[in-house]
Amino acid sequence: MTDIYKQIVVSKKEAKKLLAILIDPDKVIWKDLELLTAKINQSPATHIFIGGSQVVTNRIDELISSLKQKVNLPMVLFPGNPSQISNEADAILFLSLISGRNPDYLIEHQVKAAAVLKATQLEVISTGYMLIESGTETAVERVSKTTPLDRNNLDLALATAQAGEMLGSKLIYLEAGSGARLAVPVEMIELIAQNIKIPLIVGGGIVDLPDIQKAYDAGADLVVIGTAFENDLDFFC
Ligand code: 1GP
Repeated sequence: MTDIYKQIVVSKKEAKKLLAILIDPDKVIWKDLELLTAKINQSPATHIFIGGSQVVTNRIDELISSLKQKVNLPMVLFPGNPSQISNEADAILFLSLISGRNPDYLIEHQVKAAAVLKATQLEVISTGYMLIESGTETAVERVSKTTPLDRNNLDLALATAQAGEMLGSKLIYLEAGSGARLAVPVEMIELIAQNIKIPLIVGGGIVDLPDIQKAYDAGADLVVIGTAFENDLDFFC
């Protein structure tokens, strides 16, 4: 088992909850990087995720190396496509969008990324990525051209997560979408957490600290916060 993944598994075993701050490289205000890193260091974050559905900047390497100078947390790529691979990071969530039926996001991008990843030092963590309907169309839905899973169809969500686990995913990521109106339902988190063995990530539309706690209580092992921290660097204070 590789290091960052091993640490996530150990944390799950010890019931130590994890928190990732998601940084969208396009939204970083470079002149405020010092403040951003200071606020990250004051937060309870255990991981930094870096990525977005569509990133246009070509400064991802520079961003990660700048962050690493100030922040001593694992830097994990959370890419929308293979152009977001950076050898400056420590690991990559190697996502397959298993809730969707678009072959590009199930396997095509992964095939394109394989040789690139082999030439890096990145720890590759296979992740079953599930987009859950969240009230309005999100960037993931638009970009991936896939239909999210019905938020009320718990059986289908569970079967999808279990299929991902059986296919060899090391993590399941329940995603409502960045800036989602509705977060992933707690009943869905509970059902899936109780019926898979691998760690469970939950993100999208989580806007306050009680919501984070609700996701943890339901069984999320790692919660991802993007928009709320982006909009308010004092979110965790
Ligand atoms: C998106 O799950 C992440 O991929 C975070 O979503 O921006 O809504 O926090 P938010």
